[in-house]
Amino acid sequence: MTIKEKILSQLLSAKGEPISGQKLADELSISRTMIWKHLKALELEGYVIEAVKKKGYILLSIPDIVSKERITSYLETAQLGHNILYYPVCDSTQNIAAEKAREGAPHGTVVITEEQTAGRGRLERVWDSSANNGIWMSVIIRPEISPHMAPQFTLVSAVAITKAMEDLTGSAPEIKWPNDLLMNGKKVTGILTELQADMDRVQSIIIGIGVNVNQELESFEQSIQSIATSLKIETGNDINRAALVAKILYYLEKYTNMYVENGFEPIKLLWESYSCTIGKRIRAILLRETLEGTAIGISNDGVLQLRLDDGEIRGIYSADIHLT
Ligand code: BTX
Repeated sequence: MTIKEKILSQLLSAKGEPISGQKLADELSISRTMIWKHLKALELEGYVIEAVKKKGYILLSIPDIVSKERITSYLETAQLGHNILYYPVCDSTQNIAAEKAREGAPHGTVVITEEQTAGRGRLERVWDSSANNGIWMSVIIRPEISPHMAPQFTLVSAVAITKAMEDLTGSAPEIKWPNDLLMNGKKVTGILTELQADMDRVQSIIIGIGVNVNQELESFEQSIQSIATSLKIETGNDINRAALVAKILYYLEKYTNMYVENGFEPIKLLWESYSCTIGKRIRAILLRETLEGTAIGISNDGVLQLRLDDGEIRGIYSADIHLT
């Protein structure tokens, strides 16, 4: 943690009680003037800090931003999120993360922004990423696995985000294979997993996560208002985005380790318990054909098993799924 992050963490844990400048200076082994400078820097970022005579500093309010300092103050991970690259606005965190990964960014690096001007989904579709109300982030992970184990990370991430939402809001979304999280049948989250690999080794997996958090319905582009929703619309509450980011990273680390160490089986069980696809009749739109049948499960490599009406079972690697 930087000095500024340490000061913020102390102010947050004081929960509205004053902390003296001298105490901060002693604990961090810096001068009171330096403490004052860091407090001014925090104020510039939108924190409201009051100086109470003879008592010290009180944190009155925190800006709703997903800055490095804010996320770090909630972080409970061993590795994920220890290198956070924050951009007030960017084209796509996925593009920046791909570049940083090629330059050698370490395992667990997070690229996060308040607003994307060219957010994208699968097959270069547009991902609506308006300012200050969602989580638009890409996480670079470098597990020691072979490339055929990489696609399952979409499902690992889906379970991690679901768990984090359930912890923080009390409501769990349903997972629609492979990469959508739905609430009341509408999309609250999309996941885009991209791979940098050699023939036999993964260099990095870039997990792009888009969560609609505090949007009102009108905040969405007209064209997606009938299919999109946010946590605020569904729960009626404003959600602390930085705390949700930290919780997602916590579960992403936990389930990544679980998958790498114990294989896909435990993740598969969790995934199935939140799935709204399994056991349902679906239409699967593939690149070259459309299939209809019943989704009967996922295999140990994350492939959706579809039983067609003539009884044939087909493995679906990538498709858009519609519940019929
Ligand atoms: P997808 O291809 O499964 O879904 C894209 C489709 O979802 C769009 O065609 C549109 O119909 C709908 N859609 C667009 N924006 C939203 C939204 N905000 N909420 C609900 N539905 C929407 C899903 O792709 C993967 C999305 C990943 C987004 C993250 S954000 C951080 C990272 N950076 C980046 O550019 N992409 C990822």
